[in-house]
Amino acid sequence: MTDKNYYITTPIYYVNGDPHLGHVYSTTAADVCARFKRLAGYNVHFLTGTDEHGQKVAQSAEKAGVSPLAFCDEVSQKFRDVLEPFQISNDDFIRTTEERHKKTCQALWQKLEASGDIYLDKYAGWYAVRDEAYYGDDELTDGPDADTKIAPSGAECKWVEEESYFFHLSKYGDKLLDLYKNNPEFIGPKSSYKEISAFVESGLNDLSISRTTFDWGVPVPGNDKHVMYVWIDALTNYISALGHENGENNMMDQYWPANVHLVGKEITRFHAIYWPAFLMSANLPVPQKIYANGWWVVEGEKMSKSLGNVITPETLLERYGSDGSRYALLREMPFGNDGNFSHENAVGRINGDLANGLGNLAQRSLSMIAKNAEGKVPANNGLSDDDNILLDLAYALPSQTETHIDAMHIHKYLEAVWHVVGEANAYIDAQAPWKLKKEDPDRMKTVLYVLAEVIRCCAIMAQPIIPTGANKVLDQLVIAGDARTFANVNADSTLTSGTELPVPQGVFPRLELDTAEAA
Ligand code: ME8
Repeated sequence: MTDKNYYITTPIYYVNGDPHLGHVYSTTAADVCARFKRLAGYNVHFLTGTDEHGQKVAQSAEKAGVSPLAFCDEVSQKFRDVLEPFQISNDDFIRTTEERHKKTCQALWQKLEASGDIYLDKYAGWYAVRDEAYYGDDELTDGPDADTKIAPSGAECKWVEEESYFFHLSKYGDKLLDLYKNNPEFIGPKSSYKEISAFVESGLNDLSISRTTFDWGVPVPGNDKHVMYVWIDALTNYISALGHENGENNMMDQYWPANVHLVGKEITRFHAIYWPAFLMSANLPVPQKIYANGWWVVEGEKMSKSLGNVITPETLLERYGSDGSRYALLREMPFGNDGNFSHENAVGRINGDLANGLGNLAQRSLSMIAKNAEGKVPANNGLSDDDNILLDLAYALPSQTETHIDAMHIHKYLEAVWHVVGEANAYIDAQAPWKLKKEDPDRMKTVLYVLAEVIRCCAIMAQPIIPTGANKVLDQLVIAGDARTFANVNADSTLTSGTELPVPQGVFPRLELDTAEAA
């Protein structure tokens, strides 16, 4: 077993609504990183799950006329059901209503208390149930009536006054600023880094961390009139899943601190301010990176039930399948930026890069091998400079793309692999093996060999992005299961000439926009 460990998490999703494209996006992005690191030889722990406590979920359950737990069971299952069809390779799925999680929350609370960072007082201020967040006066604008204010996120805030435990957050301002300064990669992308640094520089108030007006939460140890504020509860999931002080298998030594908490940009504040402050108070290491993905709007509009433009996981699967959805979501916008999802763009990407790009490269090359090289991996009769240039590009991919993944520039990883696909398609046109068939059959075989080799490398590298299609391509090249890791993307692990190949089959069908629109 290698000692290289990698722990990546998604946000745990609220169960007040059903899963949609936005959730699939964050989870897929994390999945690509997890799969990448596994193929790069790491022990990977990839966590996702559901966030089930708090006022928002309690209200949704009440509306639905069922008990909070029954409500959570049902919706949490829907989030779980989305994983397999999108080929999500999570190692664990945590629910905040599980015992293991409650135990860790209470243990963490006691540590904060022991550090002298928790005190009892009265909270009086604005609260947005939709965001489950407290806002300062200076952040709010007037609402439709005197009782309502509007948060920067657009959520309605109401005045709340109740007894509450507080966390001494104000004590951690300088420590957090030091953390950001000494670790410029701690928060990404840059825009989030700047936003969070500016917020902390402007001064932090202590944070209300318990509620008394409802009971759907983890009881505060020693005072069960209070339940924990849903964010202290939710953030703790990242260590309860590692068995931190809850009697389960303790994986903290192996996987903590996390390499990346992948989050949406609207929840960076909770992850980059509250979470490290709690951890510092508990004398635990802070995560290595908080990376915020941008927001999708759909055909120019924010997704919302009232507009009826919510793209469901089912729609994505019906139209694009798992590979197509994964590719379109991750290739369309630079990771970290906001973007506009349109079916036209998705179809364009899938056709351009999967059907015409990798699909066509594999189909053209394998068909020529079937027709002109007896359906066997051709012999390499000596490499030209052009051959070596292309092969070297392919062999450079593992180290080149790992840098992108470590920086969470997921789109650059996709671009790098598809750059080689593009170069290989250009190489076929330049080498014109169909002409060589008569003029120089030995050279034709070498060209086909080089193509098969480059396809092998590109398909190995593409597995984290499009696991189904990439593995079908590797099947057609008869690559053994254990020879599909990044350690095999080099000249030492090339194809064996003479290996008999199956009859080639198209892997990435072309989509018609009309069919997609009509679905
Ligand atoms: O915030 N575009 O849960 P949540 C991109 N429970 N990403 C999107 C998106 C969109 N339009 N919509 C949702 C919570 N997301 C808390 C998290 S973590 C300890 C607790 C993704 O159900 C994005 O990752 O509101 C966002 O942060 C997350 O879903 C919000 O999910």
